[in-house]
Amino acid sequence: MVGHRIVSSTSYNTSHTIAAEATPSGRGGVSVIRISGAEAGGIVGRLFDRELPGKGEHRFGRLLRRTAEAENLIDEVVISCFKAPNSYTGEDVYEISTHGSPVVTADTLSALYEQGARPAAPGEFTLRAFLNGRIDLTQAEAVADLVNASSRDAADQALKQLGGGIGRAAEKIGEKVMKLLTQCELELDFVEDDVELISRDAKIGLLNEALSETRAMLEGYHRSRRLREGVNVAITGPPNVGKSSLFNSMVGEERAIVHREPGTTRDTLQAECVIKGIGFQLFDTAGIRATASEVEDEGVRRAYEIAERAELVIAVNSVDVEPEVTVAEKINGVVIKVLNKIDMAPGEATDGFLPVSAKRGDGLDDLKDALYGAIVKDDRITASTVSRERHFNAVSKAEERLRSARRCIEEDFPAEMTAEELREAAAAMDELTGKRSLDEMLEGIFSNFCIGK
Ligand SMILES: Nc1nc2c(ncn2[C@@H]2O[C@H](COP(=O)(O)OP(=O)(O)OP(=O)(O)O)[C@@H](O)[C@H]2O)c(=O)[nH]1
Ligand SMILES: [Mg+2]
Repeated sequence: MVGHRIVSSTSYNTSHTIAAEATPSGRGGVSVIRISGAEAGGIVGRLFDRELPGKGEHRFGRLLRRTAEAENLIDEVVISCFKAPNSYTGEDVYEISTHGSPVVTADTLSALYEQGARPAAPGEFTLRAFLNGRIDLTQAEAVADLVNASSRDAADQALKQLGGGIGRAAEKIGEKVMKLLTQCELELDFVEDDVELISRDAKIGLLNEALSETRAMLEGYHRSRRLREGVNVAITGPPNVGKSSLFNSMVGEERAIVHREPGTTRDTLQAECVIKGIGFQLFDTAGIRATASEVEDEGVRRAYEIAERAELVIAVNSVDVEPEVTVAEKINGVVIKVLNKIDMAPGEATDGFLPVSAKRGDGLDDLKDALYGAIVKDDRITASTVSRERHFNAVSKAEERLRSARRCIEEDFPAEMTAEELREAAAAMDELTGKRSLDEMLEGIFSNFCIGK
């Protein structure tokens, strides 16, 4: 992939050699410490008691901390070598595999720092991969998504994006836009001769193709984003309607205390329920009522707070409880109304409510379908499907400009106007892949990484 025209970010100095633990900190079989930069070989070489491995090789040996007085063994290690430009970052990279001991990794890192490396900032290895043109911005984001994925579907989605599908789709659109732009320039230069190298219909045809490609990128966005982000769902309602019972049956575990006494739940409980690959974070809350108990009152206050912040609210009622307050009416956002304990009154009219029995499991699949349906409007995910709001905005902007360009051509507006729309469309696609990134945008993305990535 080609290098990016990009201003390097101020707080990430790429002339330094950086080091960090790439594996999670703590005890384990092995820990891997990654070091990247022009000085990597020199720094590691001064600590290793053998010759460094060559490109693509690894070598076993002793890592030593040398001072004027003594030579102390840090650990017996394996060092792997990845030479620029064919490494993760595009720079010289060495990976030191030590025993998975926090003491050893701390000593290894401080020895590396003594020799001239500096601690890597979060995401800095991936940032360098991006700056050196190894990956585009959407692939860098996919690295973070893969690391953070909490379901197989979410990991698959990140892997698709890591494969560069979004970048390739953007490039295809970009080529069409450039072809049209060149045409506009020619027309501007030869305006008197009235040249037309590409017919009007052919131009519209190209724009239609580009537009169906942007459409394809946007389709599936809702599901894709949800796979990454998950959805918060509050379970609310009056006391004793079976909120905790419902929470337990959705989660498939006896997490919350269930009791016939009203006012059982006070603290908020949270657990995940995966529906078609998407992680729904369910919150069980205190039953809402006016109460003399200060503790229960605090629970009620929190229940409202959770319901207000959640994207979805399951408002539970039951056939045997006459509610004091109708919770659903007090909440903005998407509310799914459920009537529980339907086993106690089979055939009860349930207008507007989804009938369920938390106890017997009736209606739970319908409730899951309703949750999924309320959030996901499109199922189709392909390698070019965008997964973040940032992507969605950029591609939508490009789409809008392409439509305007098509209108300009259809209505025979001057070529300058078409060209302007096309340039804006190209800029939006460049923003997507990071060809023209801004410092803040970079930092926004990379500072959310964990160190060592
Ligand atoms: N028959 C029947 N009983 C149920 C059902 N769901 C819950 N119950 C009973 O209703 C009572 C209250 O259940 P909980 O799940 O504790 O209700 P809650 O809404 O969490 O109550 P609070 O935490 O006090 O607000 C318990 O005795 C449950 O066994 C159901 O589907 N059918
Ligand atoms: Mg409860």
